[in-house]
Amino acid sequence: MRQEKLYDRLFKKEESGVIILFDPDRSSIEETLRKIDKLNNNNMVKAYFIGSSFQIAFNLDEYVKRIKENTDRPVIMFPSSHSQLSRYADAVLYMSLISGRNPHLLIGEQLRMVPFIVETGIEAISTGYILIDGGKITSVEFMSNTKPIPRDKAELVAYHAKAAELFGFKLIYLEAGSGAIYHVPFDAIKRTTEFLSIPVIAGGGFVSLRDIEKAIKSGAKHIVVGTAVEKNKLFV
Ligand code: 1GP
Repeated sequence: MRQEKLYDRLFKKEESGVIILFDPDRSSIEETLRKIDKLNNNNMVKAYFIGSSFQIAFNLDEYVKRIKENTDRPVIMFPSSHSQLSRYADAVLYMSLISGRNPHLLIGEQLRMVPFIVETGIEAISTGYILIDGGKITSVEFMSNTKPIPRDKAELVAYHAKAAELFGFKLIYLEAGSGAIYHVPFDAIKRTTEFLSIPVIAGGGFVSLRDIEKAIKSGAKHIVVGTAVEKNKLFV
């Protein structure tokens, strides 16, 4: 029997919750494992993303391997470049930054990821990645050299997401950028999820349980949280 895809399990069957993002450039393996030990006991935590806006300056494989050894939650790569992949992860978000007009992040990096994905057979979850203004210039905006969609243009967010769905993408990630002042607006989540039939996740700037719950009520499947966990303000 064919093994059930992580995509179906996490983004369709699983109840809504949070995905915790660890940035290996900002959280040492010891610190990450200490937090994972606590997060593993929290039913809201559904998976872990591993990713960074910068070049990772140490052994990424070892980082992912150690996390895998210490949790039964799925561990998914969230790469900003083809060099941020690890065979020890359960899957990779195969993302295209579709709100931007930078060909390098629409198809260039993805092309460079092909040999790794083919060789390892790792599950690649095709994801339309949409950047929305989070009230400041975040690393993803600066590093990607793309303009985010204005916060008050929910219809533009929904149309970008719909275009991704029409292209055959399986997941939408609405991103305000790590450390955003304002998270993705609830109405953008609502407009997008009402317009689409594929799952939508959102992240960037979520620092309270109340807002996470409201975003899920607005239609998001899961909310990605990084900074609030890194700063010990939520869940740890
Ligand atoms: C960034 O959406 C994630 O890609 C998480 O953002 O660090 O603001 O939680 P925060």
